[in-house]
Amino acid sequence: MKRIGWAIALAAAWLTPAAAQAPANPPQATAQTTPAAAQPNAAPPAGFAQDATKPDAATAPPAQEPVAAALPTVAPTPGIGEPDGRMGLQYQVTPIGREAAAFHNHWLLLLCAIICAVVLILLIYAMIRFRRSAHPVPSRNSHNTAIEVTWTLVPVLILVAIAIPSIRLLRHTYSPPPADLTVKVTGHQWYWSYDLPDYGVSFDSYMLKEANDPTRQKNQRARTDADGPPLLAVDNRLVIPQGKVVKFLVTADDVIHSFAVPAFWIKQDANPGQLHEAWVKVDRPGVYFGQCSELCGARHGFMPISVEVVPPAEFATWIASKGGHMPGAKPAVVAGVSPAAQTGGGTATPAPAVAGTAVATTTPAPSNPNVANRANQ
Ligand SMILES: [Cu+2]
Repeated sequence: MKRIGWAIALAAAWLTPAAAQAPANPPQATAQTTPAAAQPNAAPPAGFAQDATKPDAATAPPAQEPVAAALPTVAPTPGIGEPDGRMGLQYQVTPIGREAAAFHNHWLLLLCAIICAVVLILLIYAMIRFRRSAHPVPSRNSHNTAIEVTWTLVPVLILVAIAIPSIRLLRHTYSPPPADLTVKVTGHQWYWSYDLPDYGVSFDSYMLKEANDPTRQKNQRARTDADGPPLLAVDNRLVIPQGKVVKFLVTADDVIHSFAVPAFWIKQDANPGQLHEAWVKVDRPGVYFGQCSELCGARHGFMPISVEVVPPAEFATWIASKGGHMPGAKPAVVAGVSPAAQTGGGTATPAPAVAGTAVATTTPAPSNPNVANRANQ
């Protein structure tokens, strides 16, 4: 029986990798023999399969949309809101971020340094003072009340010293002020979509590829320096107003993602079927980048987040350029703004997006032009 068991196990081990490789090899071979762009109607949909070397589907509509037609693309400030090679935390632009960074830099690091120094000094002292040549007869002590009380009390005091500011930070994080604006953030394989239900705005945000990237479709805009660093720039930034409390409702529609923007001190898991909450209040205008921080599939590394913080007046302009409306504004205003948004962008807005905008103005539920595209996956 043992031999039969071994035979079955060996057969399974031999069959499994072969079965896994069989469907993967043929598409790779075809991708190498033909140019990347000349792959129409390959199944599964190109660029959305678990193969990062495939080009995106030619029908991906969001990449054609202009970046906030009525707003010029603001270039990020080097070293702020993006990694720049320095060690340590990014410059924080939210109250929670500043409190947390101060807690980390001025308290936790200090405590770590003091503990390391004390332990090191004790070790060196014991090694020198009680070495065999200087201390030939070892001590026979087995109890010392003073030392035992000390080495119990000191760690407790250290933990209390960490717990008090830590719990205070948690309390501040999870008792946000009333929100001025709510943004629903949805993670998908592999892009983000944003909904501002109070403003009738809903859009997808894809990573911008490099100009020389062979997987970039001709209808996809290439990244420029004004958009941001490679792998972080997106075609449609999320824009939020400066100095306002913005509540993010974070979820996902396929697998677990994580909405993380280091300069905001946000790292919130996006779970399918669940809504998690995070909030920011950013006083400094600028562009801030983040990434999905949960391993979510082949293109996990290619779904960046880009948030632009603008003065409230510019935020209203951006809302209008997206076909939305400020709360309380008449829907008729939107109809007058939409054509202007189309002409201002330089490229024609695809028909589904216009239809989606029209629906969004009459019914609160935002319609997403990319839904049909997702259904193909
Ligand atoms: Cu993800």
